[in-house]
Amino acid sequence: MATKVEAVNAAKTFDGLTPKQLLDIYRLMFLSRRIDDREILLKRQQKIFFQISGAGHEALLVAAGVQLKARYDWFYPYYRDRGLCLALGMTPLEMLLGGVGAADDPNSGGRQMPSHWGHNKLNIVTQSSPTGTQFLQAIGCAEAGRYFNRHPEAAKKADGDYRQFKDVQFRDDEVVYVSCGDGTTSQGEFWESLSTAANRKLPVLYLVEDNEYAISVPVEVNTPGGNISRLVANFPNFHFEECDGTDLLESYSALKRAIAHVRSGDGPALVHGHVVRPYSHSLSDDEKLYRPETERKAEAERDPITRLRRLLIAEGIADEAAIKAIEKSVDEEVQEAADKALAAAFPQKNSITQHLYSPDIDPTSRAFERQPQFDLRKEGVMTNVDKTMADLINACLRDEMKRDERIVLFGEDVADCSREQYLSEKQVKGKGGVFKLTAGLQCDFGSDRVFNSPLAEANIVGRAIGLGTRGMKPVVEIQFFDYIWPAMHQLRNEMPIIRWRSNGAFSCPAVVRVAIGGYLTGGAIYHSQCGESIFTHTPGMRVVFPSNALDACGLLRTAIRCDDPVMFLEHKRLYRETFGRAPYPGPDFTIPFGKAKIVKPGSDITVITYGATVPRSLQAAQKIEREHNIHVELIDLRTLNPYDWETIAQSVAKTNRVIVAHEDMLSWGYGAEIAARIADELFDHLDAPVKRVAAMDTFVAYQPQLEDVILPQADDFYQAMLKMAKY
Ligand SMILES: Cc1ncc(C[n+]2csc(CCOP(=O)(O)OP(=O)(O)O)c2C)c(N)n1
Ligand SMILES: [Mg+2]
Repeated sequence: MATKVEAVNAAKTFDGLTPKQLLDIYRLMFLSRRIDDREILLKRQQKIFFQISGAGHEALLVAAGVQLKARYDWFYPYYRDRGLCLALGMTPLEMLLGGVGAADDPNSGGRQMPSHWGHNKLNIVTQSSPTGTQFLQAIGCAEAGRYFNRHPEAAKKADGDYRQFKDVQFRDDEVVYVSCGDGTTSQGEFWESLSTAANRKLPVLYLVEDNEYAISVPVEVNTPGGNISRLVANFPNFHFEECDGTDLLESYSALKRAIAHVRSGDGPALVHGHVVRPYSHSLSDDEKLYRPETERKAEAERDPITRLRRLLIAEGIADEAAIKAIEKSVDEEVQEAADKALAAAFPQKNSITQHLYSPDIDPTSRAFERQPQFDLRKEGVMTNVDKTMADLINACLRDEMKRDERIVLFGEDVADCSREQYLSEKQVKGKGGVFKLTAGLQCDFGSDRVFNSPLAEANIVGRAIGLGTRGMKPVVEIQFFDYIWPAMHQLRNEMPIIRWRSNGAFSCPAVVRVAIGGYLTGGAIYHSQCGESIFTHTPGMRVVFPSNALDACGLLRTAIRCDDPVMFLEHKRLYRETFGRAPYPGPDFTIPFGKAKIVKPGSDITVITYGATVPRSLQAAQKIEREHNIHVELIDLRTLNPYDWETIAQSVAKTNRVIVAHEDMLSWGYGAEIAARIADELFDHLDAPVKRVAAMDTFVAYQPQLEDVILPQADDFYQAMLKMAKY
């Protein structure tokens, strides 16, 4: 808006900003505040259901938003970032649609609370509620951009797998923005991400919005010494800025320098802005309970909107009337947006399960039914035909990496050798995983595609999510299931739910390979755990648990080609077992998810199991047949989510007796669900109660004699079968 006064000062600039730009910025800041105010009103009228404001953060956020490039850079904001999102082009209506939970809310289609930003067209990646999960995803996002820059051919679409549904765009100087509050810097993932950003000199811009409180907890409790800038100062390759985030010009300049550093490719930057929080933490919080009047008054003096308004007038850029005119037009815009939002349609109730899984690729479909092509000539007719599960997983990874340049592999010890010169000088052979599942892959495909992660499981999964969101296909490894827990936030609250919570706007297909299970003789508590039901209890996550080499190969290929996150559980004891070896089935062998395998047909008892209890149940079934002429039908589920209910139901209808067996602990284990559903839906077919056989409800002990008792053995299955037959 041109004013007389502005015309007078048009030539003057303020840290590079023209009077016109300053007025535009003022408008955005005021708009941000006014949307908060309107939401507060709507909440009080019970027309929206939650409110958290960006008040006090506007100068810093708009200063970032007007300097970053919309639809070009990538954004991992948090709930205070309304000003940033407005500056990037999100409209007040789009924000208020989130408040009412409307079907057309671009953030989540009414699935998430308001101010959980996400906008596909603006590269604002769906944000969640857990504080701190955004950092490592931002790292993965930055790595993806860099990878596509170095390997542009990898961005090409390809038919027949998830790639046909992923539009990939990347720029050589793109910036990945990630922000948080002062309290959130206490999360471990913040520090994990700084390490990787520094180590890999990634183009990540951190913005720490320090309002000195995390709900009621003051900054000195979260941050030793009360200042995060002091703590992070020694991370290499970073550019650091600390500024008064309520001062628009200071914020603008600090961000300008930081963005220039990141865009130049010299490494990450962290801007620490001191802001204020005039509206309590959220509408559910009353800060008067923990902040005295004096403190609140002093803070009010620093309100960024008042400060910029003062500057505009003092510099003669606008007079009171001009400011009023801007504010009036903002109020009208917000009013109009609110009216529209309140009239918007809600999501249909029958849409609830949409986007839990990919609508484009169904891994249970017949397209994944491919026969193995055993090439006996190549493998030699008699000698060494059969490969172990470890061999065929390695072979599948190699084939798929050859086929699809978007695949990258990382995890702890996954690389052959991080110090590449040892390999190139042929000083060492290379490791390739503690179980050697990835052996030779770094040598074959290079260190851009196969590399070691830090010893930090959240780092592995969080980065995989960021990479998957950008169209890469990370196939990452968790070394032992027992150590998956640091990644739990990412595995429970992020990876499986990104598609659903963004209403299909984002997805992160990725494969998490996990070495699982016991029967190791000395594996003890921390190298023997199962716990698959924790992940089958997480909607959105596919869970696969093969029992033999061929299945592992075919199911892993399906996992890689499909469009959903997959947890691929590999039993350590089965890696090199004689049981279930198979010849190499060729580079296109796939097995659909949700199709069980009848390992042994039978008519008397159904045994439903998977993983390492398949060979043990088979042994018991063969024995009982020999000794008692009892015919067990042994079903290997192969995939646990989805699972093959049809095969279960058909078998139970035939045998009328059923045992559900698994290696994990009995109580609340995977078998509980299967047993309950059989009791519920197949009761009329049953001649005996459903029986479960599983581990004792304790962790696995080191002493082998105890391990034998704790974990279910072939004889336990045999005894259960005998009892069941006699019932
Ligand atoms: C992992 C996790 N723990 C707790 C919460 C509840 N919670 C939401 S916001 C918040 C405080 C965040 O403070 P800060 O990072 O300083 O951001 P601010 O709200 O002050 O901008 C807490 C504890 C959460 N959302 N996620
Ligand atoms: Mg805070």
